[in-house]
Amino acid sequence: MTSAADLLEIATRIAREAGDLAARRRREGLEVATKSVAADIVTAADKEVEAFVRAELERERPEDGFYGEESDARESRSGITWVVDPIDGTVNYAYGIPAWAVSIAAVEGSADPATWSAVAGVVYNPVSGEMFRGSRGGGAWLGETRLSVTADVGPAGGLVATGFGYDPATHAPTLERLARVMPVARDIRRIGAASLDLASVAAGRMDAYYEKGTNPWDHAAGVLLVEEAGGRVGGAPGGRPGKGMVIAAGPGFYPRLEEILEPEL
Ligand code: LIP
Repeated sequence: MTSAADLLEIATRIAREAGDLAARRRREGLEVATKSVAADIVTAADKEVEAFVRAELERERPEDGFYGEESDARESRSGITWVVDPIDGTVNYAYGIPAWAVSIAAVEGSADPATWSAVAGVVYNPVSGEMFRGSRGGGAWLGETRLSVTADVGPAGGLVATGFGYDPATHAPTLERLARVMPVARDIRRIGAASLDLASVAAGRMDAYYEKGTNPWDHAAGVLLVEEAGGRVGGAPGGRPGKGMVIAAGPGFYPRLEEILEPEL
């Protein structure tokens, strides 16, 4: 049995190499294609970087499963599955906005996000050079600094990150939800990469994050970072974070956000 620390080391090395490969490809030029709807894009680099991560993991951990954004899932024979977004924040990547990340998590249990439990995770922004790392029971870290969420928010409300799905059909309910959150928000940030939003909550740079419609690879590593930084993460009240909803915040602010978002969960 490999320790969470060992899995974290593997994730860190591969995320760094993958992120640096993506950054190099960005400098060389972009090849963009459309995915589910017009605004949902994939670059040739997304696919190449995922193939790189997959091959590296297969070499290091041939028995483990794989669940990534750009390729087919592979069943685990070891009990560990790697959940990978090669480039989270693809639109930022395509536009040259320096807020995109490689997100890699090792999860235990089945490959079903409703039941798995993350044991190690990294979110790496190659442009800033920031590598957020966390392991179950080992804390969340940025370099030598141990991360902590903000415990609570003052009368001005929380600095709240969120995201908007690509599908135009989701825009009206997204804006209605945002209107409900505004009274408890000192301001809103829409950075464009769920993994970095969650890492920011873990680092206390943001008081909270919520979003409906994200995929497991967008949030698997970031959720672990927030939990290990002392925060709360959930989906529907009492439920796990998932495509239906991800809410992440410090323990003081979390119940207020959950209550506001609850009616439609
Ligand atoms: C993105 C998320 C973001 C969300 C976008 C998209 P991608 O992931 O990180 O939070 O609002 O709709 O899902 O597509 O860049 O990997």
